[in-house]
Amino acid sequence: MTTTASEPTPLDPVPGAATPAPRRCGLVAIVGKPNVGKSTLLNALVGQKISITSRKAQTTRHRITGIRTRPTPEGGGTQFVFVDTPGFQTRHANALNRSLNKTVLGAVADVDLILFVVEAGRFTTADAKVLGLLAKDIPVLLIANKLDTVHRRADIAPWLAQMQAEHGGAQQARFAEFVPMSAKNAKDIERLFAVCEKYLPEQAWWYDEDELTDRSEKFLASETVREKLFRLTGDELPYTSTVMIDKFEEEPPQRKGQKRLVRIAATIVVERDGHKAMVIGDKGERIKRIGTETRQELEKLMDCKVFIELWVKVRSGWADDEARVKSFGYE
Ligand SMILES: Nc1nc2c(ncn2[C@@H]2O[C@H](COP(=O)(O)OP(=O)(O)OP(=O)(O)O)[C@@H](O)[C@H]2O)c(=O)[nH]1
Ligand SMILES: [Mg+2]
Repeated sequence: MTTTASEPTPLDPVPGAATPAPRRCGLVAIVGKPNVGKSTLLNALVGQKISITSRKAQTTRHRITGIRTRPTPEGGGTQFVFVDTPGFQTRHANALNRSLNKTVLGAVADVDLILFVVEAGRFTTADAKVLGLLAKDIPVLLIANKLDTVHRRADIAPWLAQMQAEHGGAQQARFAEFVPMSAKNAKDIERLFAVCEKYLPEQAWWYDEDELTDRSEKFLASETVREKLFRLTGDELPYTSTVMIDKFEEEPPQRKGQKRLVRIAATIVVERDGHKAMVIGDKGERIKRIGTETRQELEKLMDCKVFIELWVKVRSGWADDEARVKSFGYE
């Protein structure tokens, strides 16, 4: 009697062939009313400043993608593709705000997960309005940000319990999870990765491991000028100003070991002559500072030498004018 080895069935493990480590990848949108810390959160998650931030509302005006890939030693891991969005405007309805809101709605449509950001301890009618816009079939996490600014931590537990009762109940579950945190705390960011990971599908990564954004250097340059403008001027100006890049030219390094040179010319567009004077400042001192701070930041971000020229132009009523808003690069 002879015995023969049976053919391996498809379910038998093939000796020596390691199964590839699983990879996950997906889109995570960051949404909320203005100024709750969405862009600060995006930058912390990406580990690099991609999106401009300021203490003023309406800082972000575009959909901005920030990528973070976290590989495992086995070759698997997760690629998070975060999408920062403008703060959703529930009050004024000029052409610019309509365009910003359109950008938000476009960005939340086809994502795997939504991080809905509010300030810890507060859930206002503006927050409720934004929440009402989100599709019901996409999981939403409540990110209760700026926890570090809550002086009486004991107050947060009852607030969270109330949020859970109102928005997390078995029948009315609006939030899949509740995450009290601070975008400025590294441990909280680490914890958030673990929370988000399971919502992303198993699939191949879309970007190279070291890619950080799908935005161009030219775009980052115009955003950086706008951030310095926001940060170095009074409260009225930001809403009515924008930045256009007129020139963005690269020169390769002259010698080995030198960095490439990027020449930038940008125009700050404002609504009134008075605003123009504000941007320029006493003896041109403010616009000079905007230029210097922009140059320093871009040199770090793009690893190059930067030469920047700034101009100021008055275009009254641009933010109310649909065609102008479009021509300045808004959706
Ligand atoms: N203390 C504290 N401040 C924070 C935190 N997150 C953001 N901020 C601050 O809140 C302000 C607004 O932050 P942004 O990230 O620009 O807010 P945003 O939601 O992107 O704002 P818009 O783009 O205008 O909608 C900035 O001054 C941030 O430094 C946080 O966790 N703790
Ligand atoms: Mg922002």
